[in-house]
Amino acid sequence: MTQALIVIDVQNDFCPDGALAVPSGDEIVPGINALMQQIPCVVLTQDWHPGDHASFATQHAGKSPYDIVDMPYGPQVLWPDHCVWGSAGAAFHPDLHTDPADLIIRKGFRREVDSYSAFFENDHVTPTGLEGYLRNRGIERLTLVGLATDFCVGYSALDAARLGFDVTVRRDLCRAIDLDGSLAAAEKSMREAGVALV
Ligand code: VGL
Ligand code: ZN
Repeated sequence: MTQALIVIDVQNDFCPDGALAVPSGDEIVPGINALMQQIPCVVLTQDWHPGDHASFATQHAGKSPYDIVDMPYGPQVLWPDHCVWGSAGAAFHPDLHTDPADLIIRKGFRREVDSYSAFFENDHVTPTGLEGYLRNRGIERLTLVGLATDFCVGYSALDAARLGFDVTVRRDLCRAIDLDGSLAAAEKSMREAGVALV
């Protein structure tokens, strides 16, 4: 079975001192680099937002980061401004090996809709194109690593399992934001969807 490694959002803004820092987010970089040597297809994702993205609390009068608002596609957590396209915060962590990547997929680039998953935007219907790429290459088995376990990794894993891929999440190569129990909830959903958490 052909396998791919999907490296989710290992970007400066999700690492210590970043705008939306995930605790110890940078610790996973050496392990991810090593794993790239063992898997024949490597895909990197990049959270990539315009400066006025609707997921930013600064775009909503009277709201603060981590408040929840209703968007046309459902509830949306508001975040500090992060991963603004072209900024240093949106760049990959400087130690992450990017040369082994066959594909870099960007997501969240439409102002009005967020995209946690590497497969679908948060409306759950607009595809990013990643599914087609993987299927075209005959890839059936995915290993997911990166940031953050309870948001972009979790939603990517759930979508991948629903699409019929065989999905493993390497918990040792992920780190979580853990907002109000979101890590436990994400792990429960992943297990129920048949994702292997190892
Ligand atoms: C992410 C929140 C907002 C992530 C991206 O990569 O998990 N989380 N944008
Ligand atoms: Zn984002």
